Amino acid sequence: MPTNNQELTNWVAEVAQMTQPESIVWCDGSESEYDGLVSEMLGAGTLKTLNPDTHPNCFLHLSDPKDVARVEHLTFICTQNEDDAGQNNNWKPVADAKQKMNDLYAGCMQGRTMYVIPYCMGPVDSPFSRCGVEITDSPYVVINMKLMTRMGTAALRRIEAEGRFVRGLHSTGELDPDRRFIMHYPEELSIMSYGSGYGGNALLGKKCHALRIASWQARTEGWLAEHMLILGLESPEGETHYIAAAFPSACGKTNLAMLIPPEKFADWKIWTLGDDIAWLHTDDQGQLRAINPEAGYFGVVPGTNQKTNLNAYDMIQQNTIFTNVGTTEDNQPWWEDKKVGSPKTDWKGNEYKEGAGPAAHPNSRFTVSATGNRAYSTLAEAPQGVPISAIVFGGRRRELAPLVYQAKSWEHGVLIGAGVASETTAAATGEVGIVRRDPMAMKPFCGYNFADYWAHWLSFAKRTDTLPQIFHVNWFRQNEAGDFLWPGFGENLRVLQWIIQRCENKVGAKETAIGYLPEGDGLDVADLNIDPQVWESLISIDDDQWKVEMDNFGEYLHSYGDRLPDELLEQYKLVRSALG
Ligand code: OXD
Ligand code: MN
Repeated sequence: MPTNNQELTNWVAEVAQMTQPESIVWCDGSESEYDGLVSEMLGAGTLKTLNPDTHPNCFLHLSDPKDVARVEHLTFICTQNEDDAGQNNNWKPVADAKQKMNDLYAGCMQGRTMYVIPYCMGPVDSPFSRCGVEITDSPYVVINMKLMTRMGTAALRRIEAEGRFVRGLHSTGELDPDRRFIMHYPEELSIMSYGSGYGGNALLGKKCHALRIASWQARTEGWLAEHMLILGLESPEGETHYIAAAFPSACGKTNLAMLIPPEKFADWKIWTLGDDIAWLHTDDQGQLRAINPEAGYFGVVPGTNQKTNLNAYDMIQQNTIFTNVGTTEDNQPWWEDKKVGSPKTDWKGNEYKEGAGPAAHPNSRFTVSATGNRAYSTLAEAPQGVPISAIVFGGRRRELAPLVYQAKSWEHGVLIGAGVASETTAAATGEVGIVRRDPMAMKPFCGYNFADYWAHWLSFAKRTDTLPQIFHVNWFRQNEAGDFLWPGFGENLRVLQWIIQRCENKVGAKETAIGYLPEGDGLDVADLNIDPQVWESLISIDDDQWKVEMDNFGEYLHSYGDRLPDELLEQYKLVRSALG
């Protein structure tokens, strides 16, 4: 597919010269291209057909067992000045990083096809969208990018018209964890990834472009690129409010974005705009608006069942790529907590043996186009995005953080976002269940120094006086026996309702040192039969525990030194002193 963009033509030629592929394919994003690649992969054995009667057009890919998650320790932000990357990122000097990558890339595509994938993050006709081109030697990447982004001819035409694009070079290399790096060069809007075929490391439009590079670009251009779902909450009267919510990886963003209201609220509706990433801009009225730069879902499979997420469960019955799940006797995909069927093979392709580990890898994934979701909002394609009424932060905390609380101001909300901490999950390699600081759920994804990022967030208060309200939620409180105190899933709608009522000043709240909490029957749980003491503990704070938390948080903030914005520190001091 010829292009009149000289920069792209030259870059493709340079990469081909370096990597020496057997052939070069320009991807047009058509269905026939997708089908052709699927056939090739089936022939090569890198993809398997799942039961076509129960799961039409569904395929299974099994990764190399040492390549099943993001690799934060091998992910770098390479800037001229180390401080610009910040202590929140691994850093390498630009020249060293490029040298290392070029050495790895030399001749790495010999005998392979090199695919050139033009893609657009966001609706192709939106002024807020940004384009990129990924060069890869992985057909698995191409078919996933087809489902996850607007890719192919339309994106190329936009690149030609705009004359700019993010460059992403990817090779699976030998899948050797010792020869694996994910490098970002935000100053020149480019990415180099080698040695992994896993989603977050290899589908460069997603975390690498739409978060790490875009967060940098957003700061320079005056917007925000965030690790947030976007949903619409429609009342029985037909009024819809949009909420953007940031939670760390594998903490239920997809489930919340696709929530089905419980019976008592059957006349309410949740519309999905996005399940992982939001790009937020203020419009000329000062209203914050969001687009979802993605066009599909790369969701965690285990735990998805008819009760936890019926919309997702039904959506992944067809037209889905499964990665690292098990299969049943009759070749249906199977995963832990599916609640139907039983496994015959596991995610390594071996016969499943009880007690010898899960059938599906805990970070096994489904890739599916967003159009397969029956709750997909038509406004997800709107070039101007949707107006955001509330921003929600959250983490996975078995204690401490109440079910929900509201910030007292935008600046206080930024402090709350900066204070997010969460237990680690299987979405990244490393130990699971350790509480770590994950400001705005962006620890693995902010492409620059967090201190500058908080300053950028704070600057929105000066851009407009109609900013959304900010909240914090925690669905994951547990008792000593490890039982969850809050039922979660569909019942989270009650919390979303409270949030919107607070935005509209329709319900009171009690003021505490950390923010406004629900009071009385302001949050409707009467029919849930929650023990009154448990309920009280979910909507109150323990000052002593919070003092410890805030002291730890204070140390963390101070570790950013002089770059830490004074305003954040002032907010911190207000909360800390209110705790006594
Ligand atoms: C994801 C992640 O895949 O956050 O969305 O790891
Ligand atoms: Mn994510």
